[in-house]
Amino acid sequence: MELLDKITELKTKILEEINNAKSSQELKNVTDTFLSKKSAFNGLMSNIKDLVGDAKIAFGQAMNKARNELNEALKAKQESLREEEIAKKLASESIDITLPASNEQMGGINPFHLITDEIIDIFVSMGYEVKEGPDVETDYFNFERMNIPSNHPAREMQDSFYITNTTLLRTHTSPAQAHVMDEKKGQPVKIICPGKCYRRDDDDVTHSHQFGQVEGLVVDKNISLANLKATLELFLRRMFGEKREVRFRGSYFPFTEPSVEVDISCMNCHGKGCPTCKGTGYIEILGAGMVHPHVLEMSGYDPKEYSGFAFGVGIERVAMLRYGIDDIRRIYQGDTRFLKQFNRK
Ligand code: FA5
Repeated sequence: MELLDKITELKTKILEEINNAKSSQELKNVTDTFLSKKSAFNGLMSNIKDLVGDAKIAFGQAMNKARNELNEALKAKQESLREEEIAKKLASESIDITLPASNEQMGGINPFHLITDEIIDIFVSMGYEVKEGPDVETDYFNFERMNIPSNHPAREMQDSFYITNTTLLRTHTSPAQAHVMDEKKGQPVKIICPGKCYRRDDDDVTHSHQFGQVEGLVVDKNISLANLKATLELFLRRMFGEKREVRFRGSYFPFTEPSVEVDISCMNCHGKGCPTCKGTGYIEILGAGMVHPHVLEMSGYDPKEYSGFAFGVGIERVAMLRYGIDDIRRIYQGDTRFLKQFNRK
């Protein structure tokens, strides 16, 4: 009986120590002191050898019960201390996310996107619908439907990154013309399609292997070259103002007839000739023309009834001429010293 009281007494003392522990370390000290092999509590076990019969059984049971109770109390205390310690750590390490950053570096919107938005705004104000086309195109849409059959020499000029024998990264946004005409099923078309293009071009001050274009297509009855010229002049005046020199010159594209290209006087030398414009005084920004009758036919439009014009504007070239950027590669480098000049604020 005396022994059982001793168990209870010791257990009560240890429970008190457990409850009073203020940290995981203090709790570990309690465990080491009271529950190690050589502790007072476990030392009680040595009494068993002097006991017999029911007394021995009662003692063993009381010891087990007390040990279980202590282990459970320990476990519960460990858990609550851990939670408390985590909460304390979180509170002490909390960050005020509303404080201003100490090393704030503001960039700006990339001129590529500023110009894309501006081109879209100008054409939307003229009643154009904005369409999208896929970056990964089929040979059929990128070339065949643009009147460039296999073995046509124009393929060489735009040879590209092939994904399979019949799919490639589009070399221009013009295949969007065929997608839209298929969708409109013989109805009039007035769309622009902004997007990325990819070519096996050597990178230099005005060329990149990846660049942006905005395609434009108008198909209806009585559409003429005069409509194309008036549209492009309006666009260019709104983009570059009245003073800039604009040059239309005859060109060739397999999917337009007749075809033109448009150049703008160089922002660097104003027409005199410099390395940026390769000594010509002008930088080409777009190709355009009257939609070739065969392209109309392939898209289900009767060229005797319908005609149309199309154009493809190079986005980076417009940005360069508009902002005086002397090297196209600056647009892709993400240098904040360059970008912050375009912060609209
Ligand atoms: C074309 O891509 C024709 N699809 C344009 C077109 C559309 C003609 C509709 C007729 C009717 P071109 O290869 O010239 O044409 O490219 C058009 C414009 O894209 C160029 O004037 C130039 O501004 C831009 N461009 C072309 N290649 C690059 C390049 N490697 N890097 C940057 N801009 C480029």
